[in-house]
Amino acid sequence: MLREINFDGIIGPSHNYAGLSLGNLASAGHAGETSHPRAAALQGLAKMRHNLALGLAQGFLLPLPRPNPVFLEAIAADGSEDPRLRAAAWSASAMWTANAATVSPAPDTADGRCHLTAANLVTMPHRAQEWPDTVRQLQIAFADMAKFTVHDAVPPSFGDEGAANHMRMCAGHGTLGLEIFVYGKPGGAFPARQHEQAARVVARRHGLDPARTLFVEQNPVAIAAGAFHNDVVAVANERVLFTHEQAFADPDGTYAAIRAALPEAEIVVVPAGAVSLTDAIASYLFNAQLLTLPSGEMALVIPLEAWEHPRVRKWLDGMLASNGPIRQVLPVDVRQSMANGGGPACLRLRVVADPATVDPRFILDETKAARIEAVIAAHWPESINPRDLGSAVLAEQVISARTALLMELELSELV
Ligand code: SUG
Repeated sequence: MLREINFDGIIGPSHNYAGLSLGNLASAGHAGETSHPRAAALQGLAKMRHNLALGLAQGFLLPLPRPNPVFLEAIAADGSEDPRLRAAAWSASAMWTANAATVSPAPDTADGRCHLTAANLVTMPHRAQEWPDTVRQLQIAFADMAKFTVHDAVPPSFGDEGAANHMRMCAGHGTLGLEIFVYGKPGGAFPARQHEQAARVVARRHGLDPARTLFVEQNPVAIAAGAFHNDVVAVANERVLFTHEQAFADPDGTYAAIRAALPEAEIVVVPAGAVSLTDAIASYLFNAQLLTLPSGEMALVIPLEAWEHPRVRKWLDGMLASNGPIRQVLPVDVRQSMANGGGPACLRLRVVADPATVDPRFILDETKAARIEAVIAAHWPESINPRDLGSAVLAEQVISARTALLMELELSELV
């Protein structure tokens, strides 16, 4: 049976705050601080367990090789030349698997396979190195070629940031969907990371029906306020779109196009008068997992920062008291990731598939969660200051920590 499976990125042992992402206010705001990779990875694992306990299908993707020898060789550097290049080679940014790929489930595609296109992430040098290793991993996890097609990234001139700028609406996960690609136009103070042409390439490759595909411009005001990905201001699940009033350049036109394609759509708009763009971006209210629980009810998994934000909380309390489609709000602690601009939604890639068709090594259960936890507790560094990046001792610890996890999960082909 087709189900939504959330593949969370296990937070890697080199997690650090180097301030690499222009336009990502949290990353800039925490630049130079000491990070806590072990606590970060345990927070991410606790979020996965939380979703597992709700009765949902949960998978994971593994940290990529860091410091990345392929990247350092490609730029003919050992890292000592420039602290930003060194930090790029050490970045644990692959944890944010919403940027790993764009996924079109089988019901939406011309050949009836689930298509995944790895995101090229070209706008940020520390992220542009991810995709070849991501593809390697996706090809193992989704090796069943009768069910899946994994594509390389689109050519680098077209910026693609993957599922973070892609929403899918449908009556039920296993039915024909409406795929909505959200792109930004360049010219503002911050980079528009998702280009329209990249979105169109992905839609063509995946064999999507043009009548069930929308290309929507992100509001430049939202990008300028720090919404470097659309999933910082909107999230969709099945028939529900939960969005900030200022997410899209043409909100009314966008809502009308969605309703025309999917008459049962329910659009929950948070007005700027209740939650400003600034509050939405500071709290990451929309970087939430909007989930359909086994009961059929929808729940919103939000970061603690949103729950603790007075104006956001007021709006959430009002929403829960009303008769809206989102019936539960479930706060989780992912503060270590949040300080780099990665909330609950950034940490997961949604794939609609039959879990039995996925390589079982990438699927989580409670026993495996305990084994992963033990490896993290034993091997992940307790803390890293960006000044420590480049240390040979730390490099050795980071490499051996990842290797220990791959061995525990019988994924030695990824070493
Ligand atoms: O690409 N942060 C990530 C956060 C990605 C969030 N993902 C989604 N919104 N889906 C980024 O900006 C920070 C790295 C640093 O500063 O060291 C970083 O890459």
